[in-house]
Amino acid sequence: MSDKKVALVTGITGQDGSYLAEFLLAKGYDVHGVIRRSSSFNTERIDHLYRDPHERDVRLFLHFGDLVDGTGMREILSRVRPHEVYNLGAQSHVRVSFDQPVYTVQTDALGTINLLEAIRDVDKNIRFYQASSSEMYGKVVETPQTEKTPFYPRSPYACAKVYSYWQVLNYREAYDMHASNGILFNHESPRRGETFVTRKITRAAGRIKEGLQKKLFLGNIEAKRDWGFAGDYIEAMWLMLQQPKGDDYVVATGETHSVREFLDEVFGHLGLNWKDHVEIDPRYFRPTEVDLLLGDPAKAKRVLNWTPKVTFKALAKMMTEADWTLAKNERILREHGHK
Ligand code: NAP
Ligand code: F7E
Repeated sequence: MSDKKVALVTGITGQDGSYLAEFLLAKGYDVHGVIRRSSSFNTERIDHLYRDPHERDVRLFLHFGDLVDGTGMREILSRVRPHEVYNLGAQSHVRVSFDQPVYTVQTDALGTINLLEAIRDVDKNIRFYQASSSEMYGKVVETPQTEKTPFYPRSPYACAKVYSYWQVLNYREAYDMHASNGILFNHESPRRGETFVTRKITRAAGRIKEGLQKKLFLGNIEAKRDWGFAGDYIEAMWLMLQQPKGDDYVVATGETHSVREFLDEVFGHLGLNWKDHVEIDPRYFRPTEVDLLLGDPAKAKRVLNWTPKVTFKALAKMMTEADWTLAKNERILREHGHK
């Protein structure tokens, strides 16, 4: 039998899924991803993985599926027979979860149990990673937040993630499964979805710099987050599944910054003053807000030997530069008569 490692990734078309797929392929894994059928292309973040510059055999395979369809997920699992499953698929937008609470719970809570049940049925030796979230700490009861800090979720999204967290722990204890929760604090990149605050800011700043827009409408800019780089965080996911046993880990930088500070970094880098462009729009406030998150990654450092490499300033610069380039290209296209 081949000793080649096989991984199945839900949410492979998302920010983290794309970095994780890259990382696992570079480690020699066969990578299988679950994608949703869409009327428009939704594989933009992973398309480059098919175009290996050295024309090596790229072992990336995509399967149509949806976490809410338990039968379909079980069928994919039986066919692929992975050694490791990374459950990154989710309706991941906190604000949207207030508009679509039931759908969010179906995907982010019931989707997880669908997958855990399928694993228990197909092969309970499959190692499982669950994308848990710092949002579970919500209205924080202590700072910094550790693996022992109690949860106080503040959104349908966070409630669904708390449900999944406990199911993972329960499957680990009840069925002796290798199942881990990565409690990841906010992590960003040039591939971040454009409606999350960091990317919304870098995208708008680049366009403002290039004269393509004038204003940026934001909600609560006093909120503080522990922001890291997605490319660093996916390595922690993999490290969790290489341990002798499943466990739960906080993955964070150990620094917190406000949205306001992020604005300073981004607009400052472009030689602009954000106060000339930003307007506060109550539409972007949430019914219940998470004011401050700050993670303590000591356990991940000690057990996984994991440390974040990209600083807050470097992250802001990386995202600003990438979005400035996008904006320059957009301006050039416009000047040549393209939309
Ligand atoms: P993302 O960019 O929003 O990607 C979410 C992925 O889930 C996409 O591939 C999406 O597919 C897929 N998906 C959505 N609903 C699905 C369903 N019903 N069935 C199957 N797949 C579905 O999120 P991300 O930032 O990469 O985050 C990855 C995971 O980590 C998520 O579970 C998120 O909740 C969690 N998390 C994120 C952070 C963070 O700061 N980024 C922190 C903690 C935890 P489409 O492309 O078709 O929409
Ligand atoms: O908001 C404030 C907003 O949407 C950050 C997800 O990946 O990380 C993410 O959730 C803060 C909040 O991320 C706007 O009120 C102000 O306080 O970028 P965000 P999030 O809600 O922290 C966690 C760890 C996850 O697990 C989630 O999946 O910024 N904010 N003005 C705004 N936020 C947005 N989106 N848009 C604004 O205009």
